[in-house]
Amino acid sequence: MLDPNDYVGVTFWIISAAMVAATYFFTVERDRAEGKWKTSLTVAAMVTGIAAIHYFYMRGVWIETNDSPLVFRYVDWLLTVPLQIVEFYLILAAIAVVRAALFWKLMIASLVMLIFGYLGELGAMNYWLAFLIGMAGWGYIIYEIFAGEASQISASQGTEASKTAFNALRIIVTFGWAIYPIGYVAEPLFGVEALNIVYNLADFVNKIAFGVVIWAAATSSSTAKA
Ligand SMILES: *C/C=C(C)/C=C/C=C(C)/C=C/C1=C(C)CCCC1(C)C
Repeated sequence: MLDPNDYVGVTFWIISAAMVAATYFFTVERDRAEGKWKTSLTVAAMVTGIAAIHYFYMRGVWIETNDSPLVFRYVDWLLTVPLQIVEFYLILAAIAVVRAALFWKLMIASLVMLIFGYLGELGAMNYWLAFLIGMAGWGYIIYEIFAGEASQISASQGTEASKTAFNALRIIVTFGWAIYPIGYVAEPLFGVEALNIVYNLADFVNKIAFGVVIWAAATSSSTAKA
């Protein structure tokens, strides 16, 4: 049962519903996008669909134990973060020939980020050491999309729509993803409620808003026949 005073539980509930609605939206809207963009919308729908399933379970764990649904949370991230990296790659690959090495660099950095975050939260290693290693993985991704190969490809070969999407993705990865480490730091200071509220908000921004950005680029490029 959902207690009206359990505001963390309520956010789990709201986000579950939003993830389902977003999945439906991206799936249906896929018809309006042109060829190369269709896959991007499919991936966006996969991300919110996978998250929806995990949110149903996470809500249950939270309501029954009042503790962080740690395993469901990280399994969800382990599936959806790589899909978001795929999304980056698709946007670049739609406009240019991109080396597979770039994809693997982004993928490995994101795995480092998540694996160490998990070990820290699990208590399997020092909380702050795990945090620093996770931050280094994220820092590397930021470097790559602002100064590395990915940014050079977008700047030199991108179309108007793909540049818009790429810039928006940069903002998501820099500011949207920054919400997660804030949650991690909030836990020892303010407790598991703070951690879960912040992570839930972060997922809303990074999975749903992220998909909307792709949807906007996909449908604008179809209309303009770009
Ligand atoms: C849909 C889920 C997403 C986009 C999850 C993203 C998760 C992060 C960006 C996590 C970042 C973390 C660090 C940068 C440091 C270590 C702690 C983490 C794992 C919370």
